[in-house]
Amino acid sequence: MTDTVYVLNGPNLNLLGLREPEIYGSDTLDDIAAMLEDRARELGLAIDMRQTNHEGMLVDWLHEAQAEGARAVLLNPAAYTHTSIALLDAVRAIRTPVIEVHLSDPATREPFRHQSYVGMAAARTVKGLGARSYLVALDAVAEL
Ligand code: CA2
Repeated sequence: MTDTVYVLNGPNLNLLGLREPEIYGSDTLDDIAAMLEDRARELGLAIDMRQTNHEGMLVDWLHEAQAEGARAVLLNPAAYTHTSIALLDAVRAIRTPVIEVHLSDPATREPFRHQSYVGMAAARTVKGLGARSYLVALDAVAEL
């Protein structure tokens, strides 16, 4: 096993910080990556941060995390959280622990966000803390 934690981000999160700051905060994904890298250094971990707008790419990266011996995956599947059985299956298919991360708390938003397929297989879920959700999830990797 390596010390690398994959941080995988789904559709539209490349626009973070540019729109809807009242829901998602004003940090960009690059800001979050910088915060995670600082915290990872303190924890003796390394971060591999990625974003894609494509569901299958997230599936491929989950498989890669296992093949490369990643320590864990922090996964914000964005809207695929609520639709993707392919991601649920991928999280179940790998032994690498996956922590589901959300900036907002989907359970307090529209009803269509209340279901999380990824959450059915994730080791833990951290949500509703804005950018800090990612930091709390990274700290949780040490407890897995
Ligand atoms: O709260 C989260 O982290 C979400 O995963 C964000 C997703 C949403 O579909 C989930 O229900 C909860 C949406 C990400 C879209 O990101 C945007 C970034 C900038 C402007 C608009 C959306």
